[in-house]
Amino acid sequence: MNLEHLNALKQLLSTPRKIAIIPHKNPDGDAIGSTLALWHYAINKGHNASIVSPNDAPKFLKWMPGADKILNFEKQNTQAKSCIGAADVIFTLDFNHLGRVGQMSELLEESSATFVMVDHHQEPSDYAKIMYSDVTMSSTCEMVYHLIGLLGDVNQITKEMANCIYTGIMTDTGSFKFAATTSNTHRVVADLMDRGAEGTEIHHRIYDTNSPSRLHLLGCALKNMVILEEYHTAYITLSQEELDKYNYQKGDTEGFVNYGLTLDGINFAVIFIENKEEGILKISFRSVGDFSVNDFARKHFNGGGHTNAAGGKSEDSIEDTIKYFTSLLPQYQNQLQS
Ligand SMILES: [Mn+2]
Repeated sequence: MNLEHLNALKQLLSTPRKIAIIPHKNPDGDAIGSTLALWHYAINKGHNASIVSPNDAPKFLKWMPGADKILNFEKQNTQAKSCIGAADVIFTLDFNHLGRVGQMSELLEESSATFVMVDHHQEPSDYAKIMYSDVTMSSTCEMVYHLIGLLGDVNQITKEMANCIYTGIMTDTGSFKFAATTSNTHRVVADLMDRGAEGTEIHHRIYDTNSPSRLHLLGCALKNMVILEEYHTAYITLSQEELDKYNYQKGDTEGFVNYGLTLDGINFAVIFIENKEEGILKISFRSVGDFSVNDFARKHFNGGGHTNAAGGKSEDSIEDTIKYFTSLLPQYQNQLQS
């Protein structure tokens, strides 16, 4: 974070503020972890702070300290609206385009609050007056840790905050294995453990929460996996019918896409998930090495993200989307080999 922005933030927070903290739609561990950590920090510093999420958080994140206080824009609409309307400071965490909050974006665009962006995705838009944007960071949670440090308050990181931050770093790094995991990330995590973060317990609470139907859905996904050896690519499809058959619950397909990358020689993994209600396929892209799924998703599937993890969508049928997808691969054959 550059000094000018840091000083502006220090100045901004030097008196008690009405703060709204916003994660992206369909919040993940990093979005919820970072907003909760910042929320605890803001409350402890005497600010009037609330978290407003565009929609509900998945069940496996609800144990996090403070999660029960998060306002759900879809379910607590009036409260959420007045909270955003009254805010003089709005933090947006783990996203960098207002479109990522869905229906809530209009409210944010109308707001005259000072916006603060904390985010590690590529190509930030310019809605925020104060920006902490760093694509080399493992997670927004790691950035919140550094932000609190930059504000001179690292010693005010409580056990609750440490647990929240640890969770987001752990989930966004695939348990400390993705390329963005640096020695600094580990130093942050070590410090969080010194401050009370319960690594083993968090791991258990996040990852050991399968329902039988989710494991059966995973079985279906793995059975559907298609391996294109010459393109070092593996993709999975899940139709709405299959999701229904296995009693799909929100969040159930989280992480499925990564299984493709566990295959020897596979550098590019994709999952296409049908959503009949929205009339689209949601697509997740993962890669290892230099092949940028961010570029791929931006160029062909109306999405984006990071070099090795991105999302996108298609309004065509599964069959047509797969046809289109596989027709794109030959032009990337060289890049996919490394
Ligand atoms: Mn993140």
